[in-house]
Amino acid sequence: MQFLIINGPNLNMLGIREPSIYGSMTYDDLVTSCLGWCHDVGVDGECFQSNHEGAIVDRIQQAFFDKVDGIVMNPAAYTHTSVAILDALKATGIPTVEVHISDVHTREAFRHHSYVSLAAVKTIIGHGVQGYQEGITWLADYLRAQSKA
Ligand code: CA2
Repeated sequence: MQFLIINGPNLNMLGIREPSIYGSMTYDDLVTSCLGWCHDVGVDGECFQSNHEGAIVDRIQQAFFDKVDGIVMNPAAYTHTSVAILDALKATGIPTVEVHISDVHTREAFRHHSYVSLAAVKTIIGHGVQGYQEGITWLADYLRAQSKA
């Protein structure tokens, strides 16, 4: 199985700023960890980060043509604004787990709504970077159960 891990705008700043909200792990460390967590559950992983909405839409579409089995995605600020990313997920139909490092529900009201949740098979909120590991593991189990059904 092939998984794509997508991170949205400003997540390349992980570990550099705001460690009290997002922790001290750098983006490069997160990539290494995610690839390791994919390996642990027997899937091939690839990571992609962009600060640009259209680039993320393009990458989701490319994942469809590349026959990617699952997406684990932290859309960052686009979570709360992007109908285009929601539509891309719906158009491709790739099972997607949404991950947020912080607990968005205890933060500003504008972070409480997620467009991406409308297409996600699961949402993991507020578990720090461990949320990516949970998402990868959950998605591998989910897709294996689906393929047996
Ligand atoms: O909690 C999350 O994972 C978020 O998706 C992070 C987004 C935020 O807009 C969402 O509401 C919740 C922001 C990502 C910004 O990442 C930074 C990392 C380090 C320093 C500054 C920003």
